[in-house]
Amino acid sequence: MDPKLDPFTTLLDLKLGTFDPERAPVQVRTQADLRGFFQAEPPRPDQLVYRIMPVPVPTENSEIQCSTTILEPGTVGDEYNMTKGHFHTVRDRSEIYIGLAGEGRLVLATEDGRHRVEPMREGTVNYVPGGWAHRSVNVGTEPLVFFAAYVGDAGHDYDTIRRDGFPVLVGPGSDGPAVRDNPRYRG
Ligand code: S6P
Ligand code: ZN
Repeated sequence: MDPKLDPFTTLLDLKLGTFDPERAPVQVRTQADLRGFFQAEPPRPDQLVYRIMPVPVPTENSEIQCSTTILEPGTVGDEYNMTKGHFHTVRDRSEIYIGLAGEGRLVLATEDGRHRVEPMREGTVNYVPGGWAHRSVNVGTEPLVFFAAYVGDAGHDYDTIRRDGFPVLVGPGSDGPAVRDNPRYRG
């Protein structure tokens, strides 16, 4: 075959999740960007929630996209800071997360309403099979940092999550992080 790309290398800071050199502009998500994903109305719309550092390649299933996510600690209403969460637009596309720093939970859900909550911290390898929506939640006091690699043409379906939510929510409990049913799931 005739190769489509030239090889390249970038240096990942294993604690901070930053790349040197950066391969693409950093994507910033504030509380305002998460309006409709949190249950509560965001109290500080300009407040940073997370940043995504992409290493972009063509969006084809012959390629592997990757990025890091740096998710700040904090809460909005009764929920810990979290990513929007998404299904892949091409539903069967899978993904791998590698935890680099902080403490988190990975909430996963299927279209038929099953869910799982998996741990995230330095050294965890989370496998996200096709068909499972996924959302990361920072349950600690430091940034949650992880590396993600996924099939190039996966795409991101946020609208389904904005409409339906996840079956469970993660927030502070009397004895640490608590997972509770989402009263508005598909409500
Ligand atoms: C992409 C992968 C991650 C997320 C990132 C932000 O498939 O799952 O890179 O994009 O963690 O989450 P979200 O839900 O805003 O895309
Ligand atoms: Zn994904």
